[in-house]
Amino acid sequence: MNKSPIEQRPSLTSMPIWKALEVHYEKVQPIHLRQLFADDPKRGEKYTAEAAGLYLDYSKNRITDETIPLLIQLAEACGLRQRIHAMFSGEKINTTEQRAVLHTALRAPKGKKILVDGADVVPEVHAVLEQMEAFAHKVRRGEWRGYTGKPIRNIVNIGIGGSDLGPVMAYEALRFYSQRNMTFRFISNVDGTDFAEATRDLNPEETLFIICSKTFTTLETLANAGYARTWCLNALGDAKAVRNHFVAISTNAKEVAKFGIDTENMFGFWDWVGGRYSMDSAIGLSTMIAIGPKGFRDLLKGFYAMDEHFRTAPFEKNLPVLMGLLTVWYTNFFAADTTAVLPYDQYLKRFPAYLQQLTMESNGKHVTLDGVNVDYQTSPIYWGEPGTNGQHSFYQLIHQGTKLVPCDFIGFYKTLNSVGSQHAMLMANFFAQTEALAFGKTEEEVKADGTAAWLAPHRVFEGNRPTNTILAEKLTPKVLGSLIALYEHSVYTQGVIWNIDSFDQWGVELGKVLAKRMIPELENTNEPVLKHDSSTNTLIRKYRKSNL
Ligand code: G6Q
Repeated sequence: MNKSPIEQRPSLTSMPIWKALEVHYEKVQPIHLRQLFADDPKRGEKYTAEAAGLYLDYSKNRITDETIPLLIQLAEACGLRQRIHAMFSGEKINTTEQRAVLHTALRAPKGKKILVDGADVVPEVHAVLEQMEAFAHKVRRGEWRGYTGKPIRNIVNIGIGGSDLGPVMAYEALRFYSQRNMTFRFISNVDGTDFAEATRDLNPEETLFIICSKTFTTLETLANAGYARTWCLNALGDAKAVRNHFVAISTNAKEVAKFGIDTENMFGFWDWVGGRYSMDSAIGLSTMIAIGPKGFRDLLKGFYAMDEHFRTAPFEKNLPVLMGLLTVWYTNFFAADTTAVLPYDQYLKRFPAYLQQLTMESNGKHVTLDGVNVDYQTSPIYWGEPGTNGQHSFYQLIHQGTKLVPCDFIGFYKTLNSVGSQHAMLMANFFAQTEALAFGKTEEEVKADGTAAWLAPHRVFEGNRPTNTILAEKLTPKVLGSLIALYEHSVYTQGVIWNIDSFDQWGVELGKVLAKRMIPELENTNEPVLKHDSSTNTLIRKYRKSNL
């Protein structure tokens, strides 16, 4: 039997430090945050860390002075230091796919040396960046023309999963900095509605499609790209128009050429960039066109600043390590099933959706690197919506429900859009929520307000709900880069503790294979022999009855 290239490690739950944490949990669990803050007036200054433009206050977590040191011992016992080094130096840490994991090389400055199979990849990264920059300038300046000679005004990104969620999140997040005389749209779903609605008001003569697909074999993307070509050529009437209206981002030049896109209009990346870690590769071309090459470089600088912090800072001051370890603390000791991400900035409205893929596709695994079933929980479910909207919907459960939901609150001191005094209102809500979650309101306090005894229990807030607060000066491309890298590395930290491969995604395969096989069963005019279970067979027949 082939041995996994990662050294075998003792099982997580049998480690003495794990046992020590279990004992420690029993001590911490009954303590209220009110008590912890009363005991240490400096807690709110002490449990903080700062790096790459981000300030993390983790004081409103259910931890004592012993907790972080114990979690750091756990990280050391799991080899986190060595594993960080292994990732940054291009070792094939994605063991099930036998690949290096080098999204950090995408933001490495010129002159850094990062070897994959003996070859330095940094010069190639910068060559692609320069190719992207030249192209983005041409489009932004109106020099890249459509087939009929009109400048391009509409950019339509076609991709799915990692080839969509990053670009759409970044466009929304950085819209303030975007070229306002251009329109940006994103099509991902194979549901034709996505295509129809995204293009209904666009003029094909002024529209450029960016087909983003690492493999260039993804069903949804190829279906949408194929339809985009039809849509374009129906209007322009000449196959030669593809050259002006389509570019591709891919690692697969052969398939790109087969689709009919000249590989001169292709921007490459590499198999050591995972889909969900690719928004700062050529997959970010739409972002670069939107915010300009300088803005994109700033984004990369933010990523790089956080990379360097993660790589070099001591664990007790290391933001991604602290956040990763706190997630382990709640997931494995407090049995919390979910984490809410609550950005108090409308521009970050797609950030929770982006993080859902980053976190859950990375760490939603049930076997270790050695292929053994885990006997502990792995990734929590991530979810969230921007504040203050969420306050008027699901916060009820976070405050008074029966589940423990650790939350990340993300906010900015300065707003990009000063509208009356609304930023103060927004941030007052932000701070008030973390305070209310931590300290709650006791029955005595409720009664002291004059609430009738029978109503008082309904108005009690238990508190002791943990939160992280992440603050930055204002939302800039650089800060966005730092924020994304913070979560990328927090995810890796968690994956190292759980001893899983955070960079594969075998769990998405089965559904894809079954769907591909089923398409003819829905489309063939003669009913094929259906060999599924009785439920699936009946559902297919009902569909066929309606459509054929
Ligand atoms: C991400 C996943 C997945 C991938 C999509 C699109 O880590 O691998 O979400 O990004 O399936 O794949 P292509 O870019 O190859 O079309």
